[in-house]
Amino acid sequence: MKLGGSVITHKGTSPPATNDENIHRITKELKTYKGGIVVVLGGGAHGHQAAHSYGFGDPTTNKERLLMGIPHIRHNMSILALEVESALNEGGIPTVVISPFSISTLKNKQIQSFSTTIMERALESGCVVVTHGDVCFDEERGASILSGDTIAVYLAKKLDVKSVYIGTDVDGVLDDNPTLNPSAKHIPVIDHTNREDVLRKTGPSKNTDVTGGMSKKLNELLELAKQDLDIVIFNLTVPGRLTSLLSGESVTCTRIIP
Ligand code: IP8
Repeated sequence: MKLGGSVITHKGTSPPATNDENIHRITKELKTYKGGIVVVLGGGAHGHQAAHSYGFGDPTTNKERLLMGIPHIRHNMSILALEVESALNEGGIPTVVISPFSISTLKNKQIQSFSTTIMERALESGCVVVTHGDVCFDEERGASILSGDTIAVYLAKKLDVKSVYIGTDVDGVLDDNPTLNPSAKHIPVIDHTNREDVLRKTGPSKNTDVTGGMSKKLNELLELAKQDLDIVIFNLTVPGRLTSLLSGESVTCTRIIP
């Protein structure tokens, strides 16, 4: 379950502010589900602004500057993860945070190692695991940003996962940017018949997004769809939609199938 940064933080706030109302509502909705869950947090105001200010997202930034960004970005993401962890524990969902920085390394922005041993143990012991987009050491670049979407796809391949739900602030994938074009149309299903067309229409995110926005997200999910999982992008800002999804009801969303 990915909680988009634009849903759990107030994007654009400085210092970054969490969206506590949404975090508490999402906690109540998650409580309705009785199985194991890995919750992956996006960076939102906590991750992307700090990352941007140290030149992540700009290929010309030197190693030293990227490495200097690690403490600030890590600190912000730890605060966000702690807020979500507290809300879940207080809401009666036993939860632990496992941060990618401590269990993974990257090479040219790609995952080189990512240990899932502790996550698996935590899930077996009945805990919900919270992890998140993070800054990680990168063998080539010094440091790079590991996106929550990439983590969600990676974990879906490595763990015995039935469904991947990507919660965003829109109804799924739209055929244009809804801020610029209010008549942008919702795409209910992406499969081999329309994938190229959809990829052409989805550009990078309008916000300070250093990890690639919708088109990168989609490429990764389309690759994952070959594994026959239930993959859904949906609007997590609409109360009740997550509850409906978790109980198997049909909701407005975009489903990704091979
Ligand atoms: O919002 C980015 O994660 P995303 C994490 O899932 C940071 O792409 C630290 C910017």
